[in-house]
Amino acid sequence: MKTTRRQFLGLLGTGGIATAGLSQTAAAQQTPVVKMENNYFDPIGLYIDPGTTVRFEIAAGAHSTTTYDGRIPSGGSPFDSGVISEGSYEYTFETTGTYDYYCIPHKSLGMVGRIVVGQPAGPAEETPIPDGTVPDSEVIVQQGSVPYESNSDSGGYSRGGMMGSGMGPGMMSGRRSGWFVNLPLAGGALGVLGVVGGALYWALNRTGTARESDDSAMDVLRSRYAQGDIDEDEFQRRQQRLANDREE
Ligand SMILES: [Cu+2]
Repeated sequence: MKTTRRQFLGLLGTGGIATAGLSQTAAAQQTPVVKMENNYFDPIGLYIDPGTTVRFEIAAGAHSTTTYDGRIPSGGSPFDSGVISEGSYEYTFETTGTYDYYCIPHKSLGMVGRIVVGQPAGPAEETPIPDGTVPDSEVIVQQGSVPYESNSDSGGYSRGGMMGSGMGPGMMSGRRSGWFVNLPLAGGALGVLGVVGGALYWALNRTGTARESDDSAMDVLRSRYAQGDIDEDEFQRRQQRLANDREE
């Protein structure tokens, strides 16, 4: 988001300092929206400047947005919208650091989210989130807004985030694997299932077609005999030939 804003200011700044000043005011007044869907927050990760108000908006179902005890920066105030089924809840993030929050009814389904204010800091950075998964804070800072969908996408931001983050290899490695390593594992399991399934299908299909072709030849012969196309001798002869073909 830093980059985005700089680019944004750069574009508008051609008009002079007065324009840049106006656009800064406009940017500060922006209200990012986190949608509360069934049953996830979207975006799941959001980076904002201190003083930004975020609107948590009901998109479907009934949810809450509730900070974890001990997963907000020291000096930051916890918040809890309570469970709402329409409208929205707004909260202004004044204190720099990392805020982890959850939905009271759907915490067990992994309905959690993370907001990084200014820069990653605080107890949320020390331990993995107890429910579900959230993107690494460095990825959130880089992306500005991390859509929920990218969670299940094996390409895209996750790799870019890992490569480009410039963090030390040991830093937060536990959380990283928690968030990213699920994908190759799931892919591997699916791959094994695919191979087994494919072999089964091939085996079934193989015997299936062989039997089917024999049966259909015999069916045709029987129906021709029944219709009087061929006489008794011819029928016996051809039936014998089919039987011989099958034995070979
Ligand atoms: Cu919920």
